[in-house]
Amino acid sequence: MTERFYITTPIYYVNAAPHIGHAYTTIVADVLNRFHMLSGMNTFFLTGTDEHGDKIVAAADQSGQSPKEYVDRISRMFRELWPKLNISYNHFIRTTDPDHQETVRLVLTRVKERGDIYFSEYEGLYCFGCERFYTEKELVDGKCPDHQTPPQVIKEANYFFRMSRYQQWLIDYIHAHPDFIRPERYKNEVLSFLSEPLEDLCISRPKSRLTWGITLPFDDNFVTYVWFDALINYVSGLGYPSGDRFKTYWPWAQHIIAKDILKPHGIYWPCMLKSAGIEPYRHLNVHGYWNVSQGKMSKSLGNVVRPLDLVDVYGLDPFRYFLMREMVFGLDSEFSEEALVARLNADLANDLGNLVSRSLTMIHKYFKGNLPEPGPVKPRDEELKRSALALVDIYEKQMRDLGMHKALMAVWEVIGKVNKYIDEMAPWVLAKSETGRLGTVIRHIFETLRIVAGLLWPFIPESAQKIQVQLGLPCQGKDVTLEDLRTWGMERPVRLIEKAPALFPRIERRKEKGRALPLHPPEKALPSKKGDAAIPADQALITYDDFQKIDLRIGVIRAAEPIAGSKKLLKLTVDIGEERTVVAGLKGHYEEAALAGKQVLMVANLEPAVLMGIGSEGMILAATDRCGVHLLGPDSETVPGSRVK
Ligand code: ME8
Repeated sequence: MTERFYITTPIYYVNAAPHIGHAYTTIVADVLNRFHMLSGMNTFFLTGTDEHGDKIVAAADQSGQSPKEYVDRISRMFRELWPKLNISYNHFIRTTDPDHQETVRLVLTRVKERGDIYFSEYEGLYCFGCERFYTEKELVDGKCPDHQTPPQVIKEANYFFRMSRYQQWLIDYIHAHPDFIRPERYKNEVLSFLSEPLEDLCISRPKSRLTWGITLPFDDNFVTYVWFDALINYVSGLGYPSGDRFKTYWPWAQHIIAKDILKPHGIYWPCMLKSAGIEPYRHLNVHGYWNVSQGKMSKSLGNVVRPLDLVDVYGLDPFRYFLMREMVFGLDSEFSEEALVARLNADLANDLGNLVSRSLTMIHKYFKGNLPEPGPVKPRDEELKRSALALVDIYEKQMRDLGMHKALMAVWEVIGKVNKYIDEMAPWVLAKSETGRLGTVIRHIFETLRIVAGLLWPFIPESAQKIQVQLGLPCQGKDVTLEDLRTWGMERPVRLIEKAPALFPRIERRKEKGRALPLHPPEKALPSKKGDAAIPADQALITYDDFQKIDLRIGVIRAAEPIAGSKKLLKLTVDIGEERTVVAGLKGHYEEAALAGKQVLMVANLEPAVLMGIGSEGMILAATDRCGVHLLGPDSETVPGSRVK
């Protein structure tokens, strides 16, 4: 029977817009899913959103929407982002889906029947940001280590899951399955939690305090604790208990998470599964954190990096490649645009891009786009062939062990070898005298490129497929298998080999340090007891006082210049009584020359930001419709700097 592979991401809270942390986890899942497709497995990929609990109610309140309207809006942002990052999930689950809610009630009923749920009065230290009780020992300086806020003392009667009953079973299970939680450091962390007595888990919230949740099947006065509800998505998303998908893909589950949610996944979830009589998942795969400027990315600090900002400036595949190449799975990584640009220029534009373009050019020049017949083979050709074939095994092993960055390093080693082979073989010299040898050399380059493109497809699907098309290959993307790549000479082109433009144009950066990205200003913090920040709704009303805070001025554009390396941005000099530099996304919408002299409406008191290394000291206003971007300005000549009220 075809081997099965089921991969999941966490279901993300809808209290904030997606950032590169969410993108990373979801791209890892996508890369692994695509790799397992290449391995010929029957795969299923689940992602989704976590929509119940205090945090979400607080965010909805702040945005002036009902919880339902609010979660619909933010969940859509996640669902619509993933295709733009070429994430091909099979199902998007929401914890507000009726069938998920039914499954949660079913699991609760089973756990209760098992005698694992009891009712009890409890007083404890509660962090609203984490939506859980803390023990004194877990606090750092009396504060929640994640939210840096002191927890509140809460005393209430609630239902509890008898998790303590499964402590020994879980310890034994982890010892018997040493890679159940990986990498090893996280297994050790879980075992260290388990070396202390495991407390039972409070799994309800009284409706007097929270109604936005799934009502307990055995008591209408309570809703289910958000984590007990959320974790069940991994089986409800497959149609547990009787769905065909559940029968096909469970227990082949590979959960991907970051270290922040290790405890619920490494402890609560296996105990819940055991109690409900469901087999444990296969592996919990835990990665580290993307940090920005040495610190945690945080909505309240305003240093959040948004995936689409990066994709707009650098392109999708460079973004996906960078995330996978830069982070060692399991360890933290520092995000910097400089590092992204360096990888894009060195690895993609120089090494891979040049290899593809010089190879295709030679096939065109010497054989009019046809793949030549090989002539005599020499040891140097055999050596390249051996490296290319060995690469498939190395890559496969690394991918199975979550060594995505090492798999990419191995591919690049071979890319380096082909480039060196071309330099040594000098096809331009062979073309003059030894056409037989030239055929052999071109065939070896072609085959190695075919293997490289096949292996890169999980990481950079669009570009890999472009290479496969340019090589004239009949099979592309998911239709190629690792076995095909292990077979030298497996596929011949079915079309003429194309001569194509550069796959990855180089990005030239200014010397001074700077960001090409919009900095996202701090999102308004919620009252601290409610934890994380929210997204203001498009529709939320503002007061007149709020409006008055905006210093709107009439300005005149004095100069407009392109910005090296940016497809969208222009540098403007705007006179508002004083000269300001403003970076605006007008490229392609207006000719630079046509902008000079235009009167515009400008927000003069916007926090400065650095875009493409240029300080921007304001924002000019424009309307966008189907026809493009339209700058706004006064209907007759107005003195620069005049206030707009
Ligand atoms: O915890 N670096 O949702 P969440 C890397 N709803 N990954 C990051 C990251 C960073 N800086 N920040 C976030 C929840 N992530 C729950 C999950 S699952 C049953 C319920 C990623 O929106 C990473 O995958 O806070 C992390 O585990 C997850 O987002 C947390 O997402």
